Amino acid sequence: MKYDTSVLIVFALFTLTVLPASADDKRMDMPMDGKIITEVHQGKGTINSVNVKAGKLNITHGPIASLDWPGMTMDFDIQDKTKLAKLKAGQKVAFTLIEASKGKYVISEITVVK
Ligand SMILES: [Cu+2]
Repeated sequence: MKYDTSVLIVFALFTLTVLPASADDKRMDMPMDGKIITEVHQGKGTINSVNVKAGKLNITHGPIASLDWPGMTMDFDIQDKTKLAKLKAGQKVAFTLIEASKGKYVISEITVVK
């Protein structure tokens, strides 16, 4: 009888200490998964030039509030160079930027708008 009681106590301690700890680990995984979502920024502008070979576009774009950027004229790298084939100077475009590396933004999506 004495032996059975101590087994119950050990089991009770195990349940109270080990199981809640593993439940905490599971809760901590959830916000970490959320951080995998890539931050995107939307811009609008006019194409000045297209360099298919270099995979670059020169665009005069309006302010991009989510990046705290004013409007300016600048070169952009494009993630998928094949998207440059149907783009040309003078087109108005809407584009999506993603941060390819620290502080370096590239165009991930681009569409011609009216
Ligand atoms: Cu800019």
